[in-house]
Amino acid sequence: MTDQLLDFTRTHFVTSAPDITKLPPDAGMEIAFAGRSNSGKSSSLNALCGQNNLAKTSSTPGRTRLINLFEVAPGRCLVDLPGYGYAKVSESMKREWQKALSEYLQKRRALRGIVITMDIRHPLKDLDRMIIDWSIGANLPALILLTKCDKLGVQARREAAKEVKLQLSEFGGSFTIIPFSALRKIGIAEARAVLNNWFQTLAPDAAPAADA
Ligand SMILES: Nc1nc2c(ncn2[C@@H]2O[C@H](COP(=O)(O)OP(=O)(O)OP(=O)(O)O)[C@@H](O)[C@H]2O)c(=O)[nH]1
Ligand SMILES: [Mg+2]
Repeated sequence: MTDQLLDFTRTHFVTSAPDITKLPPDAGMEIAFAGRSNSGKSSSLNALCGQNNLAKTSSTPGRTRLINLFEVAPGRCLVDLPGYGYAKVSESMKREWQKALSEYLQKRRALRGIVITMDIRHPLKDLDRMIIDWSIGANLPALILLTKCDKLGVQARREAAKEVKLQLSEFGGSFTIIPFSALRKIGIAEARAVLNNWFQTLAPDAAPAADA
């Protein structure tokens, strides 16, 4: 089990790439943040790392257009991905980002786990369900962050998490679901514990390939 705690506050930027061919060699372990555009992927990654400006965030959906790699410790990276489901960009742009996203998810052998961000007020949209289904098929553990939970009261948060858990029980896989707020720093310790556990227990060369 976890015998060593990673210090997420030491995370630093490695590189940004428009597609997987421009990424560093496909080795080590990567945990990727995926989710709808504007759902809070970049903000959540920053909050987990205790840094405000690591990944770029914006109130305009479609901020993250590249695959961004951040190293927590040697050979252990977090990956900020472009979002999906944002209607207001040109078709050609959308195709480009979505191609980078799906190629990363399907081909990157270093991918060991996925963090799925969903706005706690609008969870489990079609594309979220698709990616959750895909993670089960690819045998990847998934951590669900119900983001922007500061927008709800404590009781409503619990109910939302319970409802998502109930709906996900139909999917079959096992998920950790955490109400999360980058703004109010809620859920950070719980999410770090999950990522730490993955980084420690999923061996770089022992886990199945994502495209298996
Ligand atoms: N209230 C609140 N707002 C948040 C929180 N996290 C993110 N936001 C806001 O949500 C918007 C989108 O955040 P991002 O982190 O850029 O979202 P993203 O999923 O990375 O978006 P793309 O890169 O465009 O796909 C920004 O205006 C953030 O300030 C949160 O915990 N609480
Ligand atoms: Mg982003």
